[in-house]
Amino acid sequence: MEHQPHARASGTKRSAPRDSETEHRDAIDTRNATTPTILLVDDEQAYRNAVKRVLADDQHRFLEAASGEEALALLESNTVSLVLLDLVMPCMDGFAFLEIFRNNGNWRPIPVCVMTAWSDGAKRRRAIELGADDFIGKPVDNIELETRIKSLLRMSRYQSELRDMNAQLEAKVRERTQHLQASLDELKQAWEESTRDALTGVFNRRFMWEWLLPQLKHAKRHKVPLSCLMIDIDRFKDLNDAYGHHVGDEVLKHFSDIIAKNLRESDIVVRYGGEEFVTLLPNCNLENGRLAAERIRQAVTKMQLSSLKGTPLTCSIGVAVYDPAEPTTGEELLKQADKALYKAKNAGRNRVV
Ligand code: GH3
Ligand code: MG
Ligand code: MG
Repeated sequence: MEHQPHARASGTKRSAPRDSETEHRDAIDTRNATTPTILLVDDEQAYRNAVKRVLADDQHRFLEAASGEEALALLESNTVSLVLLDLVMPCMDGFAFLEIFRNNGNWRPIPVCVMTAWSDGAKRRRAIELGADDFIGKPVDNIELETRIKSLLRMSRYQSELRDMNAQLEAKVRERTQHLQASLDELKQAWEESTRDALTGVFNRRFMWEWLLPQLKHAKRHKVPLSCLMIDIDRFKDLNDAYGHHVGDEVLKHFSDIIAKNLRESDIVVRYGGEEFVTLLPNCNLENGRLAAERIRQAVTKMQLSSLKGTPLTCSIGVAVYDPAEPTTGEELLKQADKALYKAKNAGRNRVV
């Protein structure tokens, strides 16, 4: 054959021992990072040299391995664009190499071209089944070798360009998603803050009205009651005067916690004014509303706060109910609760009316 770089001298394979020249080694690399690296896996040094001679230009960089094991070791520590693989080798042959090689996800995109005798039809088929992409007949034809390698390297380059583009796209999507998530979190927090009282963390009046109107519609449609408790700390002004505003603030926080702990998840607590709280209890009639109010009143009397130095704390609670049989407005409901609270205060405080 005209372009044969090397015709094998005999049909039998040479095997180890190999001298130092046959040990795998990196070609001295004076080329840039984009130069494709071809991994030559063949136990015959003469074949590897022949291939290198055919492809001798500054377009390629070579790594050489005399067995499957050596090839795997080189793949671990190098970026390889193409593997040229002999099938019959001592120790780990080409088939065993392919099985391991194709099971590693990182190496999956690397094309493998098998070099085998033209007569080895069964071997070629098995190699392709194990993940080889192409084959070149031995003895090697120069033009064929050159053209196959060029086309496989082009395929390898396109694949790696695609991977890079994909990675860039993924990074962009990740970045956008993070931005969106951050904006969403900010929005959520801003909305949270706009619905809450800064000192106690319970809901504010604005939220109460947004929440109450649809609740009343629901109560009317489903014919269920809704209780409203107006809760006011007794003689809070005296407490502020005696211990200072900061102790008053501390009391307000503890006070709102106690209210919340004595209600259901579906109930809401609202800071309605300075030391005045409203709680709204869906699906709760007057009797149960009074029971809840009494529970809160008693819990407040048991509240322990070292800064109050044993000064008792009490509250008065007015209860009103939205009766779906006689629907009223939200304003009316709150007015009734306020009236009941006024009565509780007048009746001596620390009580539920
Ligand atoms: P009553 O039993 O009749 O409710 O008497 P009171 O002293 O609790 O009621 P009054 O309305 O006379 O006083 C309420 C006090 O609550 C006056 C105000 O300074 C105080 N206050 C309102 N908001 C805050 C607050 O955010 N922190 C503190 N520490 N005090 C507050
Ligand atoms: Mg008060
Ligand atoms: Mg008050």
